Amino acid sequence: MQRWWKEAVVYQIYPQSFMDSDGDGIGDLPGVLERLDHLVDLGVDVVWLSPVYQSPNDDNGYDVSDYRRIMDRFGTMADFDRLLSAMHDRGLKLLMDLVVNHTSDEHKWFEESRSSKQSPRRDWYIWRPPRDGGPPNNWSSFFGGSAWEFDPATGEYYLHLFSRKQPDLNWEKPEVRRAVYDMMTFWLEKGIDGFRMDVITMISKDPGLPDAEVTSDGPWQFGGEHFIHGPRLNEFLSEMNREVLSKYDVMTVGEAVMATTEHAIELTNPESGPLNMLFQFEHMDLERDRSGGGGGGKWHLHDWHLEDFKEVMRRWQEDLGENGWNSLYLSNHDQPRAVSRFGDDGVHRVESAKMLATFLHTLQGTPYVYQGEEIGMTNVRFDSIEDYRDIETLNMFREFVDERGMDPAEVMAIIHARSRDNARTPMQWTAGPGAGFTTGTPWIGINPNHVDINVEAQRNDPESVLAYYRRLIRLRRKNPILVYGRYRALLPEHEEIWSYTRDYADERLLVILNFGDGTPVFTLPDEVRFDRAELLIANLPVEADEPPHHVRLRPYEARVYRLHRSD
Ligand code: TEU
Repeated sequence: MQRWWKEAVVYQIYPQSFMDSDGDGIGDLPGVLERLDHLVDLGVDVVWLSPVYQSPNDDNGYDVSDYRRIMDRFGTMADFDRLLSAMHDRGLKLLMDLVVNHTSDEHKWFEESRSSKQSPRRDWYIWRPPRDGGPPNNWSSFFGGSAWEFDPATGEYYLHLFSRKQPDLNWEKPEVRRAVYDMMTFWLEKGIDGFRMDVITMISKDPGLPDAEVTSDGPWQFGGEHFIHGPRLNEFLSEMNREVLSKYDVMTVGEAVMATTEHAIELTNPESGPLNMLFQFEHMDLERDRSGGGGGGKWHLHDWHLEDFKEVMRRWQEDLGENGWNSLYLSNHDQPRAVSRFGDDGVHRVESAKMLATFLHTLQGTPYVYQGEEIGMTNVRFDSIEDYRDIETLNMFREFVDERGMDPAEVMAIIHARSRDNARTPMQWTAGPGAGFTTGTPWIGINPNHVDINVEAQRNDPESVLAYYRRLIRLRRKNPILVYGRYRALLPEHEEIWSYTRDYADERLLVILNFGDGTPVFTLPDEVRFDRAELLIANLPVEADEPPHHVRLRPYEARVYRLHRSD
């Protein structure tokens, strides 16, 4: 089924780090407005704006204290309205971030809820009395420590899956759902074009709130089995769809930590799925310990393996096929930079960024480009923990150094590879001071490599990463096979080469990607027959008439062919 949101390319803006218009060192909405031409030039269709609502910024806006107000540091509602209409004038659509698993503890709903056990809003959040003088169960927070915070005013604990300033809403309560739907309607009536839904698969908790299975040392355990894809999730989202989304022609993408393809089919199938697509995490979790030693998790440094990556993506491509829809992403504001993680941010930075871009735009699904990815921005290596801003990173450093006694240098090495702040340093517009992002002091340090890696240097350079993204996005627009074509893996066992075909009606494409710095030979499997191969795009110079039967690939080489048959 053809849909505009399948054909779109989405660009994610993390407003705090995109463009500062007033010199306070913090990105803002007028700044986004100033830079819309960059997005038009790139050719994207949709912008996903990370949260811009009023917030005390414990978690950079993912802790909302007023859903109907713009964060002061980002501007005003008038700035927002201006931005939305300027985007629409340029043919860009806008996705807002919907953060409704939790609010800020400074939201008035929570202030009322915590004020007394008799408050009419008491059970808008999840309160429990102490158990044996401690938290009601053993769940850990995603940001470290217990998921429960004691509130002396009423002598009970409230649940917060993220920071203690992000109390979880109680979705069991119909009034909570109504309030969320009203708020969504408020934004949709302004004319926005959809929502990216933050941790939306965590809104339905197992009502008994049972203890999590003990799987790691320490008192607090990951309780996902009791709140991810909980018992009423589909019911809540179907209600949201009926009450709100179905009344508008909008797109939705649900963030779905630990989702399986079965979950995704349930939530995104074209007949009854309440959402259009999910952000799945399997390919963000490839750096796990393959020795079976249980050393998995975000803060353990392991290499990823191409066979695992291929297998995950093959499953998502094949299983969703006709039964749902994929979102495609290699980075966002929570992840290290794609080129540093899956490519090479040293000598092969340009080729590997282009190779990864080729991959992103030639799978079935809707691609999401994260700000800075289109110029090949890299991870950052700040020397001191003082230079980091992310609550998750800061909590982790404290826990690892102070409580577990780890060597700070070792912890810094982990942070360099894994911290969310890798993605949050300011957008690199120019080589000048403040990287063209700000005339003031930026809220977080700017990557010193902005003198080489920046938009200005790449804008008119046909060999740049930016120019290549532009070409890929145009190629996708002209070729529906890139959007809709069926994925078929070739050479599934190959340890360096990732290759696949895409089929749509009687057309076929062949994609060949070298995921490493070696020079392996690509040999086309016999079953792939063609009479003429037309090169559509490549990240390195290729003899146009060289048929792709046996090709010695160069480091991080990428090629896309259209295969023609005369019969
Ligand atoms: O992140 C969801 C989430 O589960 C995070 O734990 C994510 O996996 C983590 O950041 C990786 O280290 C969303 C938002 O994208 C994130 O920025 C917020 O902090 C979080 O929800 C809470 O709203």
